[in-house]
Amino acid sequence: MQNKIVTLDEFIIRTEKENPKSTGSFSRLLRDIGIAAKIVNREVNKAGLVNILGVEGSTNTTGDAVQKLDIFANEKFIETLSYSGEVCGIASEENQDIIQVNNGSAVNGQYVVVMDPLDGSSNIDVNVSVGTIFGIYKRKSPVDGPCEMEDFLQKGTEMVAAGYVLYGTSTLLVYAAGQGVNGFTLDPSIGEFCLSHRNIKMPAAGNYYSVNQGYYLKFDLEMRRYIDHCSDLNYRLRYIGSMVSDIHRIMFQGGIFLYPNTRKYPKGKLRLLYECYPMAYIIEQAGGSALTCKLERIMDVEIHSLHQTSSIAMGSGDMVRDMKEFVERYGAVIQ
Ligand code: P6P
Repeated sequence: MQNKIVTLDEFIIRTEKENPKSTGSFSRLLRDIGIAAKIVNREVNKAGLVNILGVEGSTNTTGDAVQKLDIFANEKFIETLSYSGEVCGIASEENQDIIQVNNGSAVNGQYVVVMDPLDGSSNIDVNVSVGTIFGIYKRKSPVDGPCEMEDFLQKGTEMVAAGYVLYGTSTLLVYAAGQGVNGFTLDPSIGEFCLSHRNIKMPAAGNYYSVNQGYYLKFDLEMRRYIDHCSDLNYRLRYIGSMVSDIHRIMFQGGIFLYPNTRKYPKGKLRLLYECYPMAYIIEQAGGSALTCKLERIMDVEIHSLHQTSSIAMGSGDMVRDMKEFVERYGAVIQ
């Protein structure tokens, strides 16, 4: 007998029922993220057809050229989350400041969402997978007022859920909310995300490493030595330049993803709040680990600004530990 299809909505409702204290608010928020993902997916799949390719002309907070699909994805997630009634504010890679969400009722949403609406967007024009990254926090500011910066400048350990959407050969939504990681594949014939990867556990080791080898000479000595070590072990280099895709592979095949600090990005390139924290949350929930290249646990890194960056080394636990031993042996680790 064919296994019963479990849709994302059903899964979320079942999970909610298992939590007696649940009010349903978090469930509604997760389902709204699924809706936004389906809307964005529809446009990502058409990108080459409806002339929404091409650089919008503006640049985002880190100087990346902004693609029209970036703007579309950002607008759709903001629009959907704003209508959800569960969110009081949003922080996005595409917006310099926090976005206030006031649904008109006296008591505003109790959550804030941080997101990179379309990560890896430079790959859009060449039909390479791109992704959405999101994280969810409970607000800290009074519920009857507007959201505040303090609602967003919370460490990764305060995150209540995180996930990503991978718009690739198929479209997957992967998320964790404290009880493990589950993946849902979009079935276009019914327009539903269906449970396809239950309780994902990352291999403890693998033979892939993922780093932009082009920056090798710009990495600190200890990173270069570790990358040489990966090469000595005949690990295979896989680097797509789309963080969600590179991490997704590691979730299933094992490996380590590195974006070390360089001269151009002395504090690292990837954004702590809406790229590193959410992906580290998922990696840890799947049994892996995530450190900065100075060996601090990503989830514990203090955050002081929305678009703060960090170096990162994340993936299979045994491989991150191996990298740690290299840095301790060769690097001047800042205590
Ligand atoms: P580089 C995409 O622009 C991104 O933010 C991540 O998705 C990706 O891992 C990284 O930057 C790629 O950066 O410098 O290797 O092109």
